[in-house]
Amino acid sequence: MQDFGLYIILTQPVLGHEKVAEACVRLGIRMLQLREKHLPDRELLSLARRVRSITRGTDTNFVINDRPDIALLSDADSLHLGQDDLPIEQARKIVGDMKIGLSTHSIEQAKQALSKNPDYIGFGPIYPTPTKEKPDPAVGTENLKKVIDFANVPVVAIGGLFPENIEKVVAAGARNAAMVRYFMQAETVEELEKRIRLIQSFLTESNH
Ligand code: 3NM
Repeated sequence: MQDFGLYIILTQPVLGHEKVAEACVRLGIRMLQLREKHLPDRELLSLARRVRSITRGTDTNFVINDRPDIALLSDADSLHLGQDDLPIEQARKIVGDMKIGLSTHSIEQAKQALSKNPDYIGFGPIYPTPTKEKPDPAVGTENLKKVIDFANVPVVAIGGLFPENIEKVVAAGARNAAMVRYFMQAETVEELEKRIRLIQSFLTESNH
């Protein structure tokens, strides 16, 4: 898999999932993940299918967090697994050759995850974040640089990222970054698009 730049995670968006998904398609976001841990299964599946229908046939890959069953049933492009989710080998029995990304929170976890041949890995939290319920300790940009140097697949920097610190993350070598709060708290479509374009500009500069 090639580097994809900005990775947007849908978690309780102020604007609603559909409006954010539509903006992602318009602005050519390559990775859009649905991460709603507290929805009843039926609601999650129905939401996943709505986001799928917005992203189908576009450049925006639709990723389901944690749930191989929902990924399969919603015809997602990719599945993302955390450290407490099903192991990748077991999830593969459900989703077949769907692309799979793995979350990692230390150098050791990153090495371990890479030995399982995921399509990409997440690495974080780079900075402290209240968005995750039980966040791991912040890993910082020094460790991020180390992981990017040995990884043979895209590494997605995540956790506590904002315009104020994205340059440091890019300077550490990051070509892909995921953010929750910065996008989910946008209150108008115009503001959301402005925020997306701003972060895209940092990440595309780094790809030259
Ligand atoms: N995963 P925000 S940190 C979903 O460390 C998630 O793997 C993390 O949210 C990890 O951009 C995180 O609001 C939350 O800080 C990121």
